[in-house]
Amino acid sequence: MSRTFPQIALIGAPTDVGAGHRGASMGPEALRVAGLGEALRARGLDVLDTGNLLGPANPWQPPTAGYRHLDQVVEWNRRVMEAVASQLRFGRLPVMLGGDHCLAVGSITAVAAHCRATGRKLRVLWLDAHADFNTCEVTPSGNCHGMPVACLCGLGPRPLTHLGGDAPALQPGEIRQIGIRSVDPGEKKLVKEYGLDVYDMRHIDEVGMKRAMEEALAGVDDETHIHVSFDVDFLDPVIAPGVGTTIPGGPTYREAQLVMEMIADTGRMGSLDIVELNPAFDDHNRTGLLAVDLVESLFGKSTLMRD
Ligand code: HAR
Ligand code: MN
Ligand code: MN
Ligand code: MN
Repeated sequence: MSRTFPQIALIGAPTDVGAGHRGASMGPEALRVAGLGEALRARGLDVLDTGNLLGPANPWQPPTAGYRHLDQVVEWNRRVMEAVASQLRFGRLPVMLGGDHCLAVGSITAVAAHCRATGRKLRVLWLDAHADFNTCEVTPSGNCHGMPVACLCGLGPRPLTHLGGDAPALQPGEIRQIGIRSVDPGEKKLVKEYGLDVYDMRHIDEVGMKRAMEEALAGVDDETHIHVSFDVDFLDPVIAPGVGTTIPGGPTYREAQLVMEMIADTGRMGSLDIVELNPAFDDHNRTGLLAVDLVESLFGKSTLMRD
């Protein structure tokens, strides 16, 4: 069963203002160099590369009041939100090329507003080694890329929790986190308090990736818009060294392929982030090439038995 996709809009967001290492700002170009657009076009998809957004430079300052570069993070997220919202209005499927993961506040705020306006249910699949649920009180680093899920659920600085207007973008029940294996102590308390649905590596070890994904996708129906937020550090660092915050013990190549294929099989993916790819840590763009390979699977590439 192959699905017909709307036109795909690539949106580059070349910044690392939310990260603790420089270099994720080179992510969009590394994904292009790895052949993202060509690979999707080779699948018969219509791909529009809208180029890169512009935004403030990285001032590379220490945190103030618990946040590093908050003003710059807010400004980048405003621009991402506007770009994603405008592509959704055109009926396109936005693919935000980060950039660090703080940018998911902007993309998901736009997606959530679109779902509300069109009466769709939203399911966010957060593929990550990290829960990204820190606040300024509990963050060990002040880096905003460790905070986007909290901000989207209403926990954080008002310019981010209310980026889209009068209410936070998400209810915790709309999110499923997959691949998690690094949660800070204060963050862990908040994740429990907010009742996030976390498919951590322990659970994946115990039940296997197939069942974990069936659980994470349970309840998805024809009215559901799936947003995939793919933090490349989700992958095991043995196969994906090109990220700033590697955490051992992540999904293997086969497990990651299965995740992507099972999402593709739902036919419901309506938007995507590809974030945290950091060419400064990579080996001849091998992590970029791997990300492209996995994204092809997200868009329905499969081996001969299922096409
Ligand atoms: N939890 C750590 C912190 O908040 C590290 C966060 C790293 N986050 C990402 N994105 N790389 O998931 O500082
Ligand atoms: Mn992340
Ligand atoms: Mn991460
Ligand atoms: Mn593939």
